[in-house]
Amino acid sequence: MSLNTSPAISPDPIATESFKQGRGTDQPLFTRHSGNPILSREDWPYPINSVFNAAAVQLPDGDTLLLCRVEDRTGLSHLCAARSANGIDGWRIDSEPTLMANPREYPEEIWGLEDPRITYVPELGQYAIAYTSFARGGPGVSLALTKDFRSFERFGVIMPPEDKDAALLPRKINGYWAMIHRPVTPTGAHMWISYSPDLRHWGSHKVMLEARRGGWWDANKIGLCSPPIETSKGWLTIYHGVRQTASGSIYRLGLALFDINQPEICLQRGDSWIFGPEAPYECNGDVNNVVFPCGQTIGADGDTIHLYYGAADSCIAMATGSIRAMLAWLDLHSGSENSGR
Ligand code: BMA
Repeated sequence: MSLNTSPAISPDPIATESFKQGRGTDQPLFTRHSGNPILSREDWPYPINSVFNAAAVQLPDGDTLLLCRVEDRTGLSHLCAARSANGIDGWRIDSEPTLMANPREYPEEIWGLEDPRITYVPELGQYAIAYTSFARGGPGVSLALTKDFRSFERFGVIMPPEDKDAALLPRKINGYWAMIHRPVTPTGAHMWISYSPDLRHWGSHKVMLEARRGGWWDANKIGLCSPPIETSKGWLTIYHGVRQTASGSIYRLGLALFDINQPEICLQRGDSWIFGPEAPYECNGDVNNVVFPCGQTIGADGDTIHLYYGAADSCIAMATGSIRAMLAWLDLHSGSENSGR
């Protein structure tokens, strides 16, 4: 029912071949919307500091729903839903927070909820929201299910701190639910995948993609962006890499492709970043030089991707790309050392 569960995409061989022969190879993979930013604090129906890092889904009625991270003027974040017929403007924003921290029942979210990712799960007939819950122990991963983004079944913390950047895959893999997430270990911040029979108990933890080392753009710290897109070639995945510089961090985006039946196996990993902070609203804000997508919708053609991203931890922007072009780009730009170790 939901258009968020994209059907397996078969790359058009002719389009792929012409792309490989040179046409478009230097073209950017994503085009920023001319109306960016599409949502900022001035749009909000109640006083806030900033709105950014939104999950996205296309609802059965065709509306695009963004579940936005909203930072209020205490500095803590909650989640608030905004709906729009075209996914660009005319947003109808919930008049009060949609999902707030409930520290009485969930003390592990006493400092708020951040950075949601939505996956529609056909087997459950529900949307799964993986989000960061923040407390004294650090950030952890929490899970909730909903049918309508008005009432929620909360599972509480499913991955203890320090962990974030999580999304559920839309169906079981070899009989188990699969969650991508980003724990922090002494060796760095890498992407992991874990499996569960019931969404509550998680195990079979495996490293999925390691941060590179040294001078790479994605050295030491990476994390999942929007939920992976299922294609006939594998799970197409946008991830962020964090470059530490003398004047702060730079958050950029890269591409990787993972095996459909064994998603911990990386088939391809791009060498360079595909999108980074360039526009003024991405370079200047509460946290400069950040692009941070948590969601996307896919057009009726099964190829056009609308990527929603937080910009400079201050506002929400949208950029348009093509799944086919991303797959073709990976064919050209994934190095022999795919693991990047
Ligand atoms: C990350 C997350 C994001 C944030 C980014 C840049 O660690 O906390 O929510 O957008 O840092 O500040």
